[in-house]
Amino acid sequence: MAAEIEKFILHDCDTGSDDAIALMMLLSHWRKVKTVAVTCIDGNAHLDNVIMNNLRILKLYDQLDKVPVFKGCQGPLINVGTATHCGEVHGVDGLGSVPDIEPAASPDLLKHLQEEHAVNAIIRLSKEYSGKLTIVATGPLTNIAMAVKLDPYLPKRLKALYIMGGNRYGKGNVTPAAEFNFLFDPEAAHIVLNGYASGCETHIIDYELTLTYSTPWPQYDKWLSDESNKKTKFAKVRALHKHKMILNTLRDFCLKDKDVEFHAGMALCDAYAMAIALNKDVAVKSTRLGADVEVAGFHSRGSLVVNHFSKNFKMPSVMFYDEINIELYHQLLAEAFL
Ligand SMILES: [Ca+2]
Repeated sequence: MAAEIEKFILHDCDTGSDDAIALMMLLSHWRKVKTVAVTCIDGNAHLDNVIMNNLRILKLYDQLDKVPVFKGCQGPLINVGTATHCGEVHGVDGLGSVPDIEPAASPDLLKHLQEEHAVNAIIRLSKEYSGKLTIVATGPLTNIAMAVKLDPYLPKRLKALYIMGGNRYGKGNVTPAAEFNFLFDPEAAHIVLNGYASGCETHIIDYELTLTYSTPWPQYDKWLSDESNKKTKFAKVRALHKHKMILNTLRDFCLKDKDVEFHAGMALCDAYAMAIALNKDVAVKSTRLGADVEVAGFHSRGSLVVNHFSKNFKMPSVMFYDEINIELYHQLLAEAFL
């Protein structure tokens, strides 16, 4: 008898190596979690690459006919020059230019792209899965912002919104003050926090949390070299192979510069957000705080402004995470291989 579906998740992503791992983690939960849709957004890579990357991953997991993929917005709402792709991190194509397992099939993959725009699909699916749909957003928030502008009642139909982005303590990874996703489209991030937080549970998995729980390099290398799954079915070996190539690409980038804090270990930022959305037990301690995004500022555009102490400021109320169960997180990562 088929297991009962417990969660319905829409993944909005700018895939992106760590988005890829997050999507793999989601797909590996197919018995209990329905991947309602994958909506693509410009960000880590050009939108056209993001679409292809998501289709490649779905093909790898034999989910092309089960999970619809939608094309979203190209570029941020306003680009003042800070919205640039990050090929130096994720490779020009977003997946470290990892060759496709079956490259000849790639052009045919686009046949699986839906005609409906991602923003319209988000609104439609929020009605079809009213009260049940969770959105996990692991890229710039342009699609999610456009959706609430078109339909302000959308958040009230959602079960929850999980966002990987922003910096709770002001540590930026693109500028000194701003994290990539929020800097890429600060206006969208501002619209989302103000448009969703009062309508549905809104969670932020901030950049610093992922740094705190990065996987130390010796542990990461041991994990990468683990061949224990290789004797399983061929499809699993394919997934393992692809997974490892992506992870190795990220490792190579991080180890180019060992001196900065975030290179102390591997922080697959988007995977933490997906893990918490999939399994609440990953979160050990959380804190509700007011937060908003700076859209102006000479040094601080795109930074997350968090109200740590005072109750006198009215800001969107967001759930942050202080501690996670790192063993359970690693277990979910490992299961994404299977
Ligand atoms: Ca991402």
